[in-house]
Amino acid sequence: MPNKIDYCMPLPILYSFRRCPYAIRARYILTLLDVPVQLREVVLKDKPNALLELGGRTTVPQMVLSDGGRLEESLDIIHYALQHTGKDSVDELWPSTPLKRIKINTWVSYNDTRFKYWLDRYKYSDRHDESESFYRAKAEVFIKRLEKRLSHQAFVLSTASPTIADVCLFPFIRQFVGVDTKWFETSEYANVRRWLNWFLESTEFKAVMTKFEKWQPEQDVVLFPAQAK
Ligand SMILES: N[C@@H](CCC(=O)N[C@@H](CS)C(=O)NCC(=O)O)C(=O)O
Repeated sequence: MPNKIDYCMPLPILYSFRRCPYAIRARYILTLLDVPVQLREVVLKDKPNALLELGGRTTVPQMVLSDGGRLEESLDIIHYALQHTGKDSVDELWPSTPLKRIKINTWVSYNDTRFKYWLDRYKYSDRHDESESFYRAKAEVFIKRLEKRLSHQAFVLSTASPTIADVCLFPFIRQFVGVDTKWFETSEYANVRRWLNWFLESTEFKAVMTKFEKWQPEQDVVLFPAQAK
């Protein structure tokens, strides 16, 4: 079935930053569901005027729709992709059962608030009052919860395939691992390692991490995911 995109309309514009975990989760879903956008790679310290002139929020990822509508949150972009794909994996990624949806939102919200708070301190402990190991222990509360969950099923809410909870979490867990990879490799978190590697080794992740030049207004349109390898 073709994607539910009207090809007469200009494609939505996605302002994105390659390493941003929120942008990674959005690009991962766009890739998985093959929903096309015009990608504009942003350098956070030098945001393009086209983004600044929109006014209001200038965080990335941010999507500007052909009717001028804006999606300013990674989760809104994910839901846009779920609604505009022709792929049939939507029900696996975002199951219709209300309880599952509540659970997905709870995991994502814990990740984006409490875990992210401690992760930022762990990443930049030199800018804060406590030691790296102090902040790591705080962040590990979430990692332990995830490990427990993944010790009896392959994904956060399912044994068979990821939901958007997994996709939303993994870019942040990747950052956690990146602070001290050696420590993580020998840590007790074998199931988190297995789960994270599943994403990192996926073809979608490789496409998501394709390097694009900083966007300039005069450059040719970059079609994503089509131009991602
Ligand atoms: N809640 C937002 C967070 C987005 C966010 O904080 N993005 C960071 C980059 S990882 C950003 O744009 N920082 C630059 C800024 O705040 O101006 C989402 O889910 O999209």
